Amino acid sequence: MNPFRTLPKVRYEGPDTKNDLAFRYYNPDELVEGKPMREHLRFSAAFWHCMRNTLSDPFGVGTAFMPWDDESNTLDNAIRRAEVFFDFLDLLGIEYYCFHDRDVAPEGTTVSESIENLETVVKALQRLQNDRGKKLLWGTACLFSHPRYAQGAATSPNANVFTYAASQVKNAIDATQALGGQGYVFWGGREGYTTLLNTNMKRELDHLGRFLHLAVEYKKLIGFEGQFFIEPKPKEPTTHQYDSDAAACLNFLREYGLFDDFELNIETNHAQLAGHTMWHELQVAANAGKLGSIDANQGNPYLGWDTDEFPTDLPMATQIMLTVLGMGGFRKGGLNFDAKRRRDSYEPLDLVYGHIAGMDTFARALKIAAKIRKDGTLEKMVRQRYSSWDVGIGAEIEAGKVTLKELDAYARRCPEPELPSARQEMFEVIWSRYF
Ligand code: XLS
Ligand code: NI
Ligand code: NI
Repeated sequence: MNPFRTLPKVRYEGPDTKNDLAFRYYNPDELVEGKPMREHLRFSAAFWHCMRNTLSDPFGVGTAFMPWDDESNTLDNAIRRAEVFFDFLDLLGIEYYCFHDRDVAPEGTTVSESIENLETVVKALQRLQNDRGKKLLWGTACLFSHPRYAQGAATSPNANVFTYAASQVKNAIDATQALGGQGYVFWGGREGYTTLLNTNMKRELDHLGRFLHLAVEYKKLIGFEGQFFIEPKPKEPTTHQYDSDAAACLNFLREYGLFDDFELNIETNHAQLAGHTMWHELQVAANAGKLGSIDANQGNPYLGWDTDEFPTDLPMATQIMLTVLGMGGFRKGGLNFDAKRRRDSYEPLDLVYGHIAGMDTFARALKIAAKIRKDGTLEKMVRQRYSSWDVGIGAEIEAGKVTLKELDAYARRCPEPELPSARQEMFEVIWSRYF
């Protein structure tokens, strides 16, 4: 009934092992830049993908084989699922996990019953966390599955729907606090619109701002110490999602006076849907001091939707770890595998392989990123490219010491600037040497 109990624990065996159920690169206690890998990477598994994703798609029913699940909406089933999930975390040595309220506890027939269900499951999760030494990376509320949220939650045209969403968020924050969660995520799945013909966009955005202010006030009231995150995504399920990319989120937070209370949780596949590289999105967030956490997955370049594949792209993972190391590491965030198996890989064992692939990719990426930093060649070349700003007129402009009139006078005297080559190809050759 529980396949994760019978398998031997997945351990580090080094790159030469013949065992497919072992780590070749992820060696949790190995020091990188003086810190154990586990503390750099802070791996987390997503309850929804591991335990609740049936792998259905628009053309067919679910295929996932979940022998522990009796498909009932009971608390017994919910608690059994949680137990199996913790065995799964143990098997892989994953320290953190993430959940939506509705992943872990069934929705009841009334608001109060749903809240009681969540409270009951939270007690079981508390026991499991203590017994197994696991931690909650972040919690969140599912404000997108139920038909009442079809036209948005915080941005619904219906004020009563807003109250249901507010109640869910209050109780999901309570659950996250009770479980010592490091953070709490707001992903606006249906906070957006399809056509302006029927939409008052300004009013909806004002409501979203109000909603987040209410959450911040509540966080302060109860003394919740976790970090609030916004997770950008441009589309799917809605056509135009308000939290579309890192820059749009930062602008929204600034416009609505929420900047100090949030960081961003950036997801690789969402960056791709926004037409950006993950590296771009991370850098935009880091520039603002707002890179909080990462949903580690990857998209499929041949499909146009959120395919949530396990991350195996080593150069991309290296870009991610370079940015994370560059900002001094995660504070409350981590690498959450918001990833699922393909519909045709439906056995529980496939979840294990998927996580091994992701963890080994990021462990390798971490070591390569550290090597790139230690070596310093690329960094030196970038610094050189901007060296005209370190002295003379460049330094004076950066220091705000010259006026436009003075620059006009300077340019008249200055001979035509000699612009050196950007050397992109040379950068790429050096980059490729690290792999
Ligand atoms: C969906 C999002 C979602 C959030 C949590 O695309 O990635 O899973 O991470 O609500
Ligand atoms: Ni996500
Ligand atoms: Ni996603």
